[in-house]
Amino acid sequence: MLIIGIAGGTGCGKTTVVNQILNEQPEGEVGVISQDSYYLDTTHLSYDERVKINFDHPRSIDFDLLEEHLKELKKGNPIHQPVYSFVKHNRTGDTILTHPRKVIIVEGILILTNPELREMFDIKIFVHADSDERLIRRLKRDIQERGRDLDEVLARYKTTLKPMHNQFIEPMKEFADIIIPNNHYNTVAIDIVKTIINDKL
Ligand code: UZR
Ligand code: MG
Repeated sequence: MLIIGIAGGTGCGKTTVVNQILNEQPEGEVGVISQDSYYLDTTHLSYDERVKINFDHPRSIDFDLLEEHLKELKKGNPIHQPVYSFVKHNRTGDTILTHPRKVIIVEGILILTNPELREMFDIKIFVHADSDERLIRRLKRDIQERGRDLDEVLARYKTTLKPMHNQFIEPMKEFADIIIPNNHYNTVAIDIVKTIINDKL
């Protein structure tokens, strides 16, 4: 099994890159696991307490479970991937039965911050977009898809997203094998990653 880690700041276009890589791949050969599914279980907290969690800090992620799941998949065993709700800021209690694939892509802002996880990735990719591009995308997404308003998103960007990005995410470029410049959609970089995957399939 080939494991590819794809990191990069919020709004850098990770999801788009992943979808472009998956495009035209043979059915069932490549799977995707999102870091979002592995936010820590917060059932013991009230909603008001959950909203205050710093979701851009590595300690908000259940890296132990993610690592365990990747190990199981590597052994050829299926896993029960937790389902996360951005509305409740918690796991829903449902899981998705996920089977091993020839290629597994793990994507998320913080996935390169954990040393054990880094060890498990055969290829580490960092998607770069300038911070103003990322802020624009984040604003659009949070307002259109997550029911937030302008002031709320900007306040969170300034107090949390930006400092956490500078402290934990940007320095992870050092560990990347490939850095994809993604201010504009980058077809050449996608083709290179696809070639590596096709080689494995
Ligand atoms: P991407 N996030 C939420 O908004 N709510 C949650 O319950 C959990 C996470 C956000 C998180 C982070 N920060 O910036 C973003 N906040 O999801 C990462 N606030 O997702 O890589 O798609 O931008
Ligand atoms: Mg995303």
